Amino acid sequence: MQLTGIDEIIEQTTDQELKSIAQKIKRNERITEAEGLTLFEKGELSFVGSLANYVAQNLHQNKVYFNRNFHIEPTNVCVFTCHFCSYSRLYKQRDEGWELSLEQMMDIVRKYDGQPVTEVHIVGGVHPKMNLEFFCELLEKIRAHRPGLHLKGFTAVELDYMFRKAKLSVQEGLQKLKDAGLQSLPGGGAEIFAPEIRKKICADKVDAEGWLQIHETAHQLGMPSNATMLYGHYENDTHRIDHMSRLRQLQDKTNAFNCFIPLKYRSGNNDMSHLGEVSLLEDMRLYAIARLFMDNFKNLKAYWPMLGRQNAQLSLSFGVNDLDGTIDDTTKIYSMAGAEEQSPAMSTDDICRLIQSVGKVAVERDSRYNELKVYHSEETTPADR
Ligand code: V47
Ligand code: SF4
Repeated sequence: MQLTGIDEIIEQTTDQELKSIAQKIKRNERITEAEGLTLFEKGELSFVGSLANYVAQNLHQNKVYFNRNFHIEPTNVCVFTCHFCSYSRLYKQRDEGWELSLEQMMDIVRKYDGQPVTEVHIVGGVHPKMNLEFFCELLEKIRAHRPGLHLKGFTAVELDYMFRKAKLSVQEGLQKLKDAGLQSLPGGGAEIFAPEIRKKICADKVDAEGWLQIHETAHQLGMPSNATMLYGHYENDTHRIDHMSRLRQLQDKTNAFNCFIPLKYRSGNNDMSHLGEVSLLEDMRLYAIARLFMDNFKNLKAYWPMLGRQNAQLSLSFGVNDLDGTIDDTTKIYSMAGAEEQSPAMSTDDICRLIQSVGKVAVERDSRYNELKVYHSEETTPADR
């Protein structure tokens, strides 16, 4: 009998716990939190990587998604003091930061007139003077100018502050934004849910329960969202599994998370710089374990401006099936934290080549993960050499 990849893995694994996990993966059964921890403790890169690849292949064959998007970062002025953040400036130091007016943000939107972008991602610091009304007006203006553009915006941290200031419940606040045009939420602000770690890295912003409640309410109102996890700082494997488990539970309830995005802590220019950064090997193990543990998240995204394009490309062999978007040099969060990508922008050709050169099929998606176009290699302009 010819062995398939997973049968070989099962046969060659001598550790009984790991063997039993591989058998569960083959049977398409959920792994427990304890088994997730075992993977972190004992699963070598080649083991978790092969299993993650098997799962991703079953779900997506060889397809890797990307979208055509740009970001608006309204401000980097922020009332919060997350120690990992290299990007924000306190209100009293706002002359060192930026605060865009509605018109300046509309200028960014107008820059894309006639270009085939499908999504704008709006996220920034929590400015004490930019309130719910201001952002509703922004959404309405963008929708009026370009009705087909998907409006994804505001982390649960921004939303929590906006709604508390407006004295509205989460449901009321989200409904107002939805009425103004908001269609989905990005995944930021989740960091690590465990309170003892949150206290160390971002004590003053919305807690785990608040973050999860905002996403659950958005899902109930018909707005899908993403989920992130900031890893590679003070957290240990138990905190990572706890974080992913809470997201997995909410996904069981609502099935409205579009994707899971592990975000590697980047150590440039912030209060936690002394921690340094975890290795590339650790990044790839984490992606693979996320793919195995988060069985109800169809899409696992590597955010290339944070990881760097080559590492993002490597992650495609460790369970990742989504590279976010072309972005077009419109985000500063990671360049300010020391990421290699100082002006993150990829053309559609660049992103397709990156995917195709590892033997995968590039597929442009919309913000709800409907497939818009499959790019065959012959359609992509060869890179200049
Ligand atoms: O919540 C901030 C992270 C997040 C650093 O949903 C850092 O499609 C690493 O969530 N090192 C905001 N990470 C960005 C975000 C996001 C990005 C791209 C796509 C999507 C999506 C969401 O950025 C924050 C925080 O976790 N972050 N500083 C840093 N030094
Ligand atoms: Fe503010 Fe977000 Fe930076 Fe925290 S991560 S300080 S909430 S901009």
